[in-house]
Amino acid sequence: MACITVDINTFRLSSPVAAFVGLLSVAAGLGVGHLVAGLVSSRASPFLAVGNSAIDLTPLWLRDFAIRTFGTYDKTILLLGMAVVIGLIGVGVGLVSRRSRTPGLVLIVVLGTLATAAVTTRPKAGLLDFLAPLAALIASVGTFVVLHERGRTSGAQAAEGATVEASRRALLTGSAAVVAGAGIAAAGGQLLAGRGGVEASRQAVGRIVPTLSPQRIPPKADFAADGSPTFITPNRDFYRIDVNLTLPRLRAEDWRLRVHGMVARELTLTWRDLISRPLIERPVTMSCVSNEVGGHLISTAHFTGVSLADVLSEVGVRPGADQVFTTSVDGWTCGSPTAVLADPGRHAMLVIGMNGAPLPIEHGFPVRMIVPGLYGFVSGTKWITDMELTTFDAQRAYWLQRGWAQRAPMKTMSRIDSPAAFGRVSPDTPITGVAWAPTKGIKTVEVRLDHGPWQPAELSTEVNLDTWRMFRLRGPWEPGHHLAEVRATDKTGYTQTADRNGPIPDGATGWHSVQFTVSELGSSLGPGSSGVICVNEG
Ligand SMILES: Nc1nc2c(c(=O)[nH]1)N[C@H]1C(S)=C(S)[C@@H](COP(=O)(O)O)O[C@H]1N2
Ligand SMILES: [Mo]
Repeated sequence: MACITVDINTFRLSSPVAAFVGLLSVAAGLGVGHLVAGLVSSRASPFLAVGNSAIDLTPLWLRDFAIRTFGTYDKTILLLGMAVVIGLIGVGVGLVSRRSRTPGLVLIVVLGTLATAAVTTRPKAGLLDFLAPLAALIASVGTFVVLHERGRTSGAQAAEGATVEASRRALLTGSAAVVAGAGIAAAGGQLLAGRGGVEASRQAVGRIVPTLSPQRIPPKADFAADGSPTFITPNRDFYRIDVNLTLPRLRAEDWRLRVHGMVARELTLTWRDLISRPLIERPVTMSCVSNEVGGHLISTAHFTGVSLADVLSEVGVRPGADQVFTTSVDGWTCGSPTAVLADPGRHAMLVIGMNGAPLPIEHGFPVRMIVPGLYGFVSGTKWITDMELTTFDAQRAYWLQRGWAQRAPMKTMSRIDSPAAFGRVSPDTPITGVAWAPTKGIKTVEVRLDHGPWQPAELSTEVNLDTWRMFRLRGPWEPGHHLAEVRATDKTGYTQTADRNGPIPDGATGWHSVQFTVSELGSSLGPGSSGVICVNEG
């Protein structure tokens, strides 16, 4: 009987087995890291920390592209993209280790070091946070060594023509155990990170009722029946923008806001302090500076909270403190002009309620800042925990460090909502949409068709100067293709410039336009057609 001798030390793993071993080792590390992070703190998760570092290091143009292309789904896309990249790296770890496990081990240690760097450089990283990437590294190395060994034994025995059942079974059971273990660990980490009762804390807050009687929305504040947005955006539809892969979890009862810096008297506010103050409520339109011409990163809600002008007058702002520098619990920072926040007529607020409900967690529970007329990145600090009176020279906020403007008042803009771009409508479908010039107010909105004369549109009832205003222009329009353009004029007399500019660094400019087709009556009708019966809620 002829016997082939296979030296186990020169034996090479097959590519699929090697790739599989590498992939599982990396997955095991991520799963265990996520579990330990759940016990220590969710910011310590190697997977999320790498994602967060990626967000912070993302160049301006790429972030802009991501928001434009994926809108608010950019986080899901990022997480999926990371999973794919990390998976490929895992496959690489396996493939370089077909003969010897050393190259794979070196790669795993490099990955572990990068993850540790990502975790420990997060703002507010604690000493214990180090444990998660360390556990991930140990789990990865351990898995790799064990599976690599089982793969070689099984492969070498197969080459010898020996009975491979036992060793192959060892490889398979080992792999199955790793898959199950990594999955359970990751899910456990996710569950643990969710503990701490933030949702319970939010439920316990109950309805937010202002002390002073709030402004009601008058009838005919929108043309929603004709295709404009509703005047008030429901909380679930309110646009969301932040740099967070995981939401900060801050209970109302643990919340503190320290107001300090260039002040006469430092002040620390608790949740109790806040809710025992007079609560004001106002409808305010908020927008993100990344909103493109025609974009949807704009919404309006009733915001309830405490007047910031009052808080600032209590602490006694020292002369020269031109910047209010605010920090959220996760270290994100924002710089706003003191003069704006301290102006009582501006109605800047520490907000606790949104449309009558406690702030949704993704919109800043328990407390955020809102300043009418300023883009969110220079005014809308969510999960706010620190407020320092300082100067613009002394402190540079998160987005300023990344190329966006220092001061960013919202621009006078308008958007056509109906007809939809490239829509087909009946001849009598009105052209509707929305215009905004917060703090200034909208004076006129004009629409023109096919570069014809500008026609003044009908305006919805004005609610206040800080909120958007809807417009409507009634047809009928000639059958065929059309181009509709819109421009707004605010109450200072400024008319929106036609110059098209992207959002960087302080907000997009230009007229929004849509192309649409008017069908002969009787042919197929699109959305907004007169064939649809609409009920106006106003
Ligand atoms: N803590 C924190 N606050 C933040 C941000 C953030 O990334 N982190 N993003 C800001 C930006 S850019 C905008 S446009 C508004 C958006 O608020 P919203 O998500 O409630 O609409 O929040 C602001 N507040
Ligand atoms: Mo923003």
